[in-house]
Amino acid sequence: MRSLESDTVIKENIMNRIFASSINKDHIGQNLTLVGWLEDFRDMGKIGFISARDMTGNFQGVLTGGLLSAFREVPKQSVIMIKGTVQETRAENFQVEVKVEKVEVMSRAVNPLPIDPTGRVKSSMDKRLDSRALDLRNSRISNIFRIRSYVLNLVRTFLYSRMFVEVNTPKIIGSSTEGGADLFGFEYFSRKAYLAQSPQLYKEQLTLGLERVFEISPYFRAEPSHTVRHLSEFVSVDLEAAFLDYGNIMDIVQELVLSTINDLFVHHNKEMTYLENKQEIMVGRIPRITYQKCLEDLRSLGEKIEFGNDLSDPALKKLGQIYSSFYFIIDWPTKLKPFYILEHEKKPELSKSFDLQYGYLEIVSGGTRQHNSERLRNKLLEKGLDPNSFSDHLQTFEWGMPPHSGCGIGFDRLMMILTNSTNIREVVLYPRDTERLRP
Ligand code: AMO
Repeated sequence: MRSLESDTVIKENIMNRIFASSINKDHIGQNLTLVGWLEDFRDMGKIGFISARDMTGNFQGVLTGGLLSAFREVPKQSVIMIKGTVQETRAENFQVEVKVEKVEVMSRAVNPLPIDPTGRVKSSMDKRLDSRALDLRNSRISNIFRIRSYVLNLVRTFLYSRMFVEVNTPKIIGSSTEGGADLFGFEYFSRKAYLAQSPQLYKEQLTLGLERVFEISPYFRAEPSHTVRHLSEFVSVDLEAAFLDYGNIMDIVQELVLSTINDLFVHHNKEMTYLENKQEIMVGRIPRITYQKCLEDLRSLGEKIEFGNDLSDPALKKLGQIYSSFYFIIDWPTKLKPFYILEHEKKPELSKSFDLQYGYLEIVSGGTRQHNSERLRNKLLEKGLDPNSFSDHLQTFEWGMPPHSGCGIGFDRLMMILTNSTNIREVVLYPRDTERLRP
């Protein structure tokens, strides 16, 4: 039997390959080269049909004679290159097919594979994540990550257009940024160090010199949560801007979210049908509901929450019945928010804060910040935190700290909404949670 593994064809043709989505009836009669992963092989005896996929889609090749018998033992998902003449086809899914004159197996796949990347045989999420690189050969899955990459680009472009500067702050830090206990600690040259929970303190300090900054980065939280919306490592888009208040930041978030959705409708409309006709896209404004109003709404639904208590998961699920799409919850009780959030002057029990929700899911959290060093020091004490651990941060407030506001957008959660995914692990390539550390 002839071997399908020689490198002569590669040398000749690989640079001239044509993509699956580019071949059409105009190419009939031309001799072309295609590469891809073998998905299907239909053996009809004297003639065989192969379907293979490259990053743009599938193509069909027709094999006869010696090539056909040599091809019979090639495992699915092997990398193949075919060279041949483009001809008319009777297949419904293809405009044309290639009458194969040369085939080469560039890389052989094992048989059986751990999962079926075509998705015909269903696998559990855990099995798929164990073989994530292979999972991406399913176009439904790889599309999620294409959209994710596309949205990252949109977010950057949007923020540049609003005069924000992209920054990179340290992820190895000497003390807590959020004040919480959910820090991953480790030994750092005989000292204790931590993985950053957020860029909160740095982004605030940077408004001194740059006015408007943003950062897109992974952050780390040692929360032992077992939910479909928490990971130990997640990506956040953080903004911070001098001379803006939390209302202005909500305007920016609203425009960012709505313009992203509208852009996706134009450029990825096949994938976006589930979001179509949502009210916020029609009216172009995301409602802003006070925490107080949420308590009243919940009371009318039979859920009694005392002022000052957080909105529990069941309560947020109930609110999600009233506000099924995006909505802001604003003016949270001061005691529920971190030390850096500013309170209302006339009603200090309420803070200048907001969360952006989608149904029950919190996507963004932000607010106007304290910018007076004395008040910030007192807030730290009130929250039971030691101002000495924040001395580097506090001293910057003596150097002309402007009034400022900002927010953190949970990018993975935003991607859950934009791709209609119910589990955050669907939109993160290699998720990290309490159980998963590999691959
Ligand atoms: P917060 O802690 O609310 O605020 O985080 C901001 C947003 O990040 C997302 N998020 C997470 N996503 C996945 N897994 C997690 N474990 C996780 N934790 C948070 C959420 C959340 O709304 N410094 C402030 C932001 C600010 O005020 O600028 C902060 O970190 O979508």
